Amino acid sequence: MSRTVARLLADSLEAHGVDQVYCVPGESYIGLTSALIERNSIRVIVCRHEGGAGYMAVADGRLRDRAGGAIVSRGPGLSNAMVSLHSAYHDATPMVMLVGQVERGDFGRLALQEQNYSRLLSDVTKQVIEVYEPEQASEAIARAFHLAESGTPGPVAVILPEDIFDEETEAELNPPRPHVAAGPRAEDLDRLADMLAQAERPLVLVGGALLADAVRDDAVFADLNRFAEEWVLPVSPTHRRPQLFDATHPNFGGYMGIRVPPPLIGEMKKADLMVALGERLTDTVSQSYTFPKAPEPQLPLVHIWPDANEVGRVWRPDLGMPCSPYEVIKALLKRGAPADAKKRRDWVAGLNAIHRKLLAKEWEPTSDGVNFAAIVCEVDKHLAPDAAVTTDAGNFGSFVHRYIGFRQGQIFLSSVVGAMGSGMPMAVAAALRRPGKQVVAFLGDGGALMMGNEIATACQYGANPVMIISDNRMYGTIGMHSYVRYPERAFMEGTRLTNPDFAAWGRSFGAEGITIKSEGEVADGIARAFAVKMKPVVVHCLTSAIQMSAWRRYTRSETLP
Ligand SMILES: Cc1ncc(C[n+]2csc(CCOP(=O)(O)OP(=O)(O)O)c2C)c(N)n1
Repeated sequence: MSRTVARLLADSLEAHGVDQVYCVPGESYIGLTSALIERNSIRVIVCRHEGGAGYMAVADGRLRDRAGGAIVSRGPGLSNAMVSLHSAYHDATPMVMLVGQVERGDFGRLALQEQNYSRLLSDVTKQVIEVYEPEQASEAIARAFHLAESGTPGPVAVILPEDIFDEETEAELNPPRPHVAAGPRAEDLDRLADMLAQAERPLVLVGGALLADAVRDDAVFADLNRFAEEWVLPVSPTHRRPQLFDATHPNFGGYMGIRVPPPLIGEMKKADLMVALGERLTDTVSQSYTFPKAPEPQLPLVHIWPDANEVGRVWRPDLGMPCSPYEVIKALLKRGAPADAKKRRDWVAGLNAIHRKLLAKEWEPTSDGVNFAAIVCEVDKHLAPDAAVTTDAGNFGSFVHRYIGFRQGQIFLSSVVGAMGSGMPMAVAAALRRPGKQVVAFLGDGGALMMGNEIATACQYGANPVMIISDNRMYGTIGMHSYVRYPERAFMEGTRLTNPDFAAWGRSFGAEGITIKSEGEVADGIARAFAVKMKPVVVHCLTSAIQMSAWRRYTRSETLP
């Protein structure tokens, strides 16, 4: 059957389960746009910035554990989208980005907006697939999805020259390749079961690969809980995956986020075994490569991650298992817990007691604006059991992790690697994917104006997130680093921001705008925000800069801008 390359590409995307793509239109792929628009099966979400479109695709990748799809134009469009590729690459999130390119006859001439994508994207993608032949267009899509979704998931770019779309081809559609997953080897399971039986003080870190398993299989959470209970294990969700374990579960062993508070990390360091169960292990999770220490961990380490290239890349584990973490849980549950697993009760209870203490909803008042703790605690009261929460990057996020006790039915989305700008677009994607369900985005005043304009996309497509903006009038995180690292010459002036009235800004797009200026206004302001229906809401919170994070304050306020 003969069809245009554009129609073959659209058919291929459809065959791979793509029902929504995020884009900023461009002349370089206009042929593809027209093929997508002529059918109703793929919703084209037109965004305001390619970074926003890319972050939405990243969120989609996480929500569905299928590669999220974005389409961007050559040169400037792709350059804008780079930040989202960077996040997807570091965060191990499946994503396929289609990129327009100049006509094939002009390759290498530095034609208008031409770039060499294989060079440009070599360190932010798993692969760049350049399509020169119409016959290979469908195969390129199949390969891109397979690579994006297998092993360590990540972004793949498919480069499509402008003149290819209208060419006719006889090529067949290349169907999706089956999802491949490896199970654990029997001898590795024996060894793991033995190590877990011996351990008196084990730590189990659960991370992104287990979350991906949970998207594919509803039974994951129940089995994880049973595993923790029967084997008497403390479970610690890792950085920006708090929803992997109920914060109120007695086996919650503490959140292994960025800079774990001293009482908790001090206790964790008494462990005699660490099992990274579907956690890739990163700079952040390992507390800057100190726990476990790289490259030689100070305690026995079992690393379970579905990619042999990753297991053993930075740390030398005692046991490496390149397989699905859920398969390991199921296999251990079948074997049954060791008879003396109860010996770990005090260890689990001790970690849990510290965790509960850290989660306490306590904070001190502040004189220069609302303590953001008060706002986050109030939001927590309104969060539905299936709410989606996103955060941008910045210190305001520490309040979210400290004060919100996440539950397993909730969704948490963010750039794990800490790229600003992600919070708003991810909220738009979550709202589009889960119409009628609660979506709350926490943003700083810095991040809000980086990618907050995607509120226009929210209004355009009927997505209704609640945006909570912490306006502390500064890039607070950087101010804190400056204050801590250079106490005598902190450059606070270099972090100061002049902001708009965010409530009025939100209203100008068609959203509801609410302002909270003092702690006394918090309960009413947040209640009003959650009562709004059929509209996005911007809650402008005038927050304290002295309270630099959920854990720290400036003591020398003269250094503040
Ligand atoms: C795209 C991007 N640019 C710069 C940074 C460095 N950075 C990390 S946090 C931060 C400040 C965030 O400020 P704001 O959103 O106001 O939140 P706050 O820290 O004040 O709570 C900056 C600039 C980053 N992580 N990502």
